Amino acid sequence: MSKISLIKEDITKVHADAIVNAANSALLGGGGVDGAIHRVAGPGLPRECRKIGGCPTGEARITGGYNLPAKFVIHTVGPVWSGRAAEREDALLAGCYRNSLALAYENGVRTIAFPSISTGAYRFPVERASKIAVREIREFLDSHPGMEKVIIVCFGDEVFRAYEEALK
Ligand code: AR6
Repeated sequence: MSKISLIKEDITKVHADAIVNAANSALLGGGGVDGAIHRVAGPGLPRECRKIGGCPTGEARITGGYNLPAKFVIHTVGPVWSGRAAEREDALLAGCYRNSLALAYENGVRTIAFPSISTGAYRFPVERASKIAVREIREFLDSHPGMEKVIIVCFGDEVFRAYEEALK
């Protein structure tokens, strides 16, 4: 059975050891999935994020999950798509998946849920992003047999279809 599953859901409802947040480099909350995670987690989350003091694009930071069903939140900062430096933007997005998975694994996470990083407010083309996400997740799973489950959480049919295609 595949360790990757694809679901249509609100990520704040997902029961996994960790959920990933598509944050911005200030780590102080925002709209989209970031706003939803902060709303459900409650005030402890921004307090912990403030202490971290930000995160560069492509990297990841870990906090508690507070009122979320997940024990941890992995905050990663996706690239803003411009298309003028596509290869660099691809590499930064790949880094988000790789670094989030590695940080989670080091902290004992064995089940983790990702949103479609950078494909909302940051405008990364979802078809392109889904291929990068699936490639990085598969590579990590191949090299870390201890990781049990990676859930890709899609908000909306277009995003779901893109990931379905990328998983074929
Ligand atoms: N559960 C799962 N996926 C969601 C949810 C949710 N509750 N809400 C939105 N999505 P975006 P980005 C999907 O814009 O492009 C924030 O303001 C959404 O439909 O959340 O990385 C941050 O603070 C889309 O498919 O993240 C940053 O400033 C995907 O999540 C900026 O937006 C990502 O959309 C980050 O932009």
